[in-house]
Amino acid sequence: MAFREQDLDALMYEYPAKVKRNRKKHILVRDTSQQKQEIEANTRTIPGIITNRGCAFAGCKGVVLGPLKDMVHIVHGPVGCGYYSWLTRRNKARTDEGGKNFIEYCVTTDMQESDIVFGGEKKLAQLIDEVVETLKPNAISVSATCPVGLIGDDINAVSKAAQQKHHIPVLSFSCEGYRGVSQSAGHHIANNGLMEHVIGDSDSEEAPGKYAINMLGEYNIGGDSWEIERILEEIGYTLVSVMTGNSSYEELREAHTAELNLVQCHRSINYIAEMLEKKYGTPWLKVNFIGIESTVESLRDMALYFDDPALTQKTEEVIARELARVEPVMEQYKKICNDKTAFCFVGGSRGHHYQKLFKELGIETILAGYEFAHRDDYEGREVIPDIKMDADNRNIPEIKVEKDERRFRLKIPPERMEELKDKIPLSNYPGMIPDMKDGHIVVDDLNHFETEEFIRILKPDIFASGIKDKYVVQKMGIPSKQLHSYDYSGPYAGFNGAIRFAKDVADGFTTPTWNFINPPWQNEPLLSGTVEEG
Ligand code: CFN
Ligand code: HCA
Repeated sequence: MAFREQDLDALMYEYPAKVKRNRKKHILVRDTSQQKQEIEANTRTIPGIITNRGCAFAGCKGVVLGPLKDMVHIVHGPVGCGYYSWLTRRNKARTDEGGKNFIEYCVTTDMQESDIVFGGEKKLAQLIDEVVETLKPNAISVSATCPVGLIGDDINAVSKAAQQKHHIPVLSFSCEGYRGVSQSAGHHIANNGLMEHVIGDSDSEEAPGKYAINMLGEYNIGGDSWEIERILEEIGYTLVSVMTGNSSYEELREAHTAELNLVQCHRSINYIAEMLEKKYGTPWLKVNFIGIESTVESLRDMALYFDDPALTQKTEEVIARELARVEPVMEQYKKICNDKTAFCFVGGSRGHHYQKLFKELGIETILAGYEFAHRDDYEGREVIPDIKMDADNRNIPEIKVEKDERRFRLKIPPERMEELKDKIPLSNYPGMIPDMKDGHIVVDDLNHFETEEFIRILKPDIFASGIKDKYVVQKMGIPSKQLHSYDYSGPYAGFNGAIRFAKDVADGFTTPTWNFINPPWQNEPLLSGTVEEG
């Protein structure tokens, strides 16, 4: 059915007027006749509404710091905060030869009532001593939780003292859950700390190899970055660091030596790419390794950036070989998936990235959104070129140009910089809204009430989201695909990932489970009671 702006009022029948007014600003029906459609985002969730969002602690400790495997990440707070951020995100990490890997540990001060009353600083200092003695990590992080912020424990002072005592970096992060409006605040806190204390904290000036790159905003969920690495290394790139997936404190220190930064998740890390560009002159390129077409486009953009015939040739060879291998396999799954519809609602960038992969299978995304993205993730981002060379001339003068409606950066000879700089409209990331079709819906911070209502009206064939709503949706008889944890499958990135995703989605459609589901409302009334006369 065609959904119209007016239908939103009917959908929100349960909301008080004030809530309705607020929520309507977070939902739009795509209308391509409008040049620009705006959406409200990155604002506080209305209290009482069941949101899928996480908190600043989740964004800092869970998302950005957690994957640094040679560090021990201490949760200063109640045991629950440690426990629920323990391995749930599936950011995989292998132990390097002779390297350290503490990814499977859950280390917390386990604050008790008495610690809340008398303060937990001593307990934290003692825990750091124990960690250094027993685990000997390369560095330690200390993340604050809500109660720690409320009672005012000074984690910075404790960490500083411990660093002096033990002579290893002890980094503290004031990422109390209540800071900001979502996990996005935590990304900033963690990234800023890594920028200040880790990246560039080495004497290396030279990159460790040719075509040296960092992957920013790739977290190796379900092994994604291993699949991307497989492709990039075969082409001839040298991966200096992945920030942060299967990564280490030691690798990240060298990140400043890369020639180019790739940005996979634009939400969690775009500002770090810009900070790195400013500080070290390293240009950055938006990539997307989710979906076959997007992977091919990203590889070609990278080759164009380096502009070296040998690299371009190798890129095309790898693309041709991989396509010949994966396309026939995808064909068999397309037969099952074709003409189906999806809702695609994930945290900050996957709500958009996965639409392309769905499309390759013939699945149309009719509703999409992000839990906590900012307006530019929806509407696109305009960036003014900074054409200055840095002092030691290390960066390549470059400017961003449009080609085939995609926008990216290209090396431009310095003598042509002046001539080109004013001509080019810039956007490093076009945003989700322009990619949606007429009548399709974009929802920011979708909640459980709206989920059920939209499903009732639009009846998608598959619902892509997270653990918090998965089972409610499946009980409605609709297959659900977790795009955070990949339902314990993966990788879903790159060429092999696309095949695995296609298989998992096709299996979801064809499983006989659906024949056995008998939702309660099918045979029983939803409300029951007695009516008294009189
Ligand atoms: S791995 Fe990333 S891709 S980092 Fe971010 S915005 Fe979360 S943990 Mo869940 S799956 Fe999700 Fe993105 Fe970037 Fe993951 S869409 S919500 S904070 N996210
Ligand atoms: C988080 C992490 C999360 C949660 C996933 C989910 C993840 O927000 O703290 O809700 O299913 O990817 O693990 O986004």
